[in-house]
Amino acid sequence: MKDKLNQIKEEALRQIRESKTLEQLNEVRVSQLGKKGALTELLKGMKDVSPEDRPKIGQLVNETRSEIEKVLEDAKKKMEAIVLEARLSKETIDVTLPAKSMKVGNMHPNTRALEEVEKIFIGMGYEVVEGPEIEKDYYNFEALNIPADHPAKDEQDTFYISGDILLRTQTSSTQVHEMEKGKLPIRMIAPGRVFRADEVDATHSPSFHQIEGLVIDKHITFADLKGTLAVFAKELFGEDTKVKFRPHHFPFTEPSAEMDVSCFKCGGKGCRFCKGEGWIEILGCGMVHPHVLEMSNIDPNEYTGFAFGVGLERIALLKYEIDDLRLLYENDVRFLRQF
Ligand code: 2NM
Repeated sequence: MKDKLNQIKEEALRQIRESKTLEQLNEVRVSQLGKKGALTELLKGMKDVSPEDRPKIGQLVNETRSEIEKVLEDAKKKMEAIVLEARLSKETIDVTLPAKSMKVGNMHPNTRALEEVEKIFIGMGYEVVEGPEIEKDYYNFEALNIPADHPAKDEQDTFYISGDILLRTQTSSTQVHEMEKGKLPIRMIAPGRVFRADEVDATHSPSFHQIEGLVIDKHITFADLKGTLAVFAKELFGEDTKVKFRPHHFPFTEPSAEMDVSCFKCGGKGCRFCKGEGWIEILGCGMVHPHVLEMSNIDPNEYTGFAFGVGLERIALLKYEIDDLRLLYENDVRFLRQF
């Protein structure tokens, strides 16, 4: 029995020495100490040992078991240390390697233009107000003094959802909502997406963006309109920019005008950019029609106001010298990265 025990021990120690991995060490533990292991098998033979020898043999078996266990445990610890060391040296970081370049996004020209315009008007004390893109006929047309037979109301020009529900063709509808609230004075701009049933070309799109402005207070005159828009033009296109107003017609303003800015490329001499004109058309404006004020419950004898509307894409194309509106909507990163 003693010899057998020694044999088992020697065999176990040999197998431990020869183990090269943690898995192999575990196999040794199972085959030597496990339920079907050599030592357990030996214990089954205890029934042949005389009763007086049993305690001594039992003790010997236990001693052998704990000896093997101790050697196994030591070998396991050494092995784990080696594995850890190998992993650490494999995972060292070479801090001299170049970093992976990060893909950073870019501001869309429309967004840049919008933020520039917003900044200018916020600086003059205006509020930025957004409104719904889906509107009632009343807010888009009727409340703005646009008659039923006006060409803009034709299905050729406006997207109708149902009888009197449509996609707004201007953000003036947002100004009407604001006027209806009855809180005066008003000093606001309404930026946002608008829709018109246009064919796509270099200067047209069925969906584009507008920024409309509205000021209503006591004693507002055309001089306020001119002064405000002259400041706007200078801040947007440069200190030397001049403005020129040409009479025009809008149903919602009286009088109405279109404003040109002196060409910021040639300073007004005439160049390819302004098509030799020296001037570039930039926005529509006017004094809010008394009937428009009345319809929104504002007394035109007490209050007057001016309004204007400017196309966001038009500003973006001019400022960033883009020659085709469609480039703004194609989301080609090679184009967008330039801004
Ligand atoms: C323009 C030109 C002139 C305008 C008018 C109004 C309102 F709501 F007060 F009637 N909002 N915006 C207006 C005036 C818009 O766009 C070319």
